[in-house]
Amino acid sequence: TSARTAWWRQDRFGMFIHFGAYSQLEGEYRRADGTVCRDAEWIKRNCQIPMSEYEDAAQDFNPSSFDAKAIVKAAKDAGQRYIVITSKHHDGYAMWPTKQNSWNLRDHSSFDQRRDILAELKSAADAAGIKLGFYYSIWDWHDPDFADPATFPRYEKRMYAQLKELVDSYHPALLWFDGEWDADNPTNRWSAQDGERLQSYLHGLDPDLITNNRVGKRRVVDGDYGTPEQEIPDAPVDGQLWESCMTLNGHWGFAKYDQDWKSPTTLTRNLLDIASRGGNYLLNVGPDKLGRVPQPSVDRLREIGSWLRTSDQG
Ligand code: FUL
Repeated sequence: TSARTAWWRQDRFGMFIHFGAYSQLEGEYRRADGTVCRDAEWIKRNCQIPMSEYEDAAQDFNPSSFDAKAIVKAAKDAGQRYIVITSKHHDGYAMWPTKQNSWNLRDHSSFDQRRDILAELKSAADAAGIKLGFYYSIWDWHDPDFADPATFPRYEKRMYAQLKELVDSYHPALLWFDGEWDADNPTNRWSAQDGERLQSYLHGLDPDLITNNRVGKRRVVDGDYGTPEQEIPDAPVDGQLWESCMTLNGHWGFAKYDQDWKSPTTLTRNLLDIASRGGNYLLNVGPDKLGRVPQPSVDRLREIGSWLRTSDQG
């Protein structure tokens, strides 16, 4: 355990935010024949939406009600001490005004071009003493250079440039990588060496930056911590730090049809289970297409927080 991870080990409980162009679809895609296909942040791929249609939906994306202060307050009320938001999910859509392409919230949306939700979140988080991190998917469905091994180096160059933009513009405390696998390519071009190279590049930019193990091949030596998903492991692997990420209902991204919310009791018990086993808990919210955190999520976060405050006094 290094000094770099000291704050993270102490903070224990964070908020995950899945928000992107997919949020515009609210989890439902109506095909030309009238049938409806449901998913969330995977909807482009799992419902086989043609790219042009997906791009059209993104063009309408206008999260005008995104309220960074309200989100930070919801996290604080829950007892969460850090926030990790999707800066780019598998669909490749950047949630900040990247200069590497126009597939981003400023250049391809109906959103107020003067606004920058990552900057808003950063200043709200700083004001509240909350750490901010970014999820970033290596796997990219949109960039034409990703899929072909011959052009992958060009993609990788843009990816490095995007990560530098994120670090330089927003000074994140943590980068939460994902998509180091590629379902279309079983040979999987992202190697352990690619991960090591990326990690040392990032530490050159900011030696304090924490990364998860999906920066590499999820080995114990990759990144700073392991990332069990929707599960609570019995014991740490080889003393590795770990963080369980979990949803509040059954989806990461907003899905209007999913009202299957976990009970506050379950959520609080998960927090206790994870903390007692030495892990961190990253609990997800999926804002709707306007950027609002669903009320059932806000309510549950508040209940977890009020339970924590009561037990503190006791
Ligand atoms: C997975 C992704 O494929 C999901 O969409 C989600 O982001 C989860 C936290 O990680 O690997």
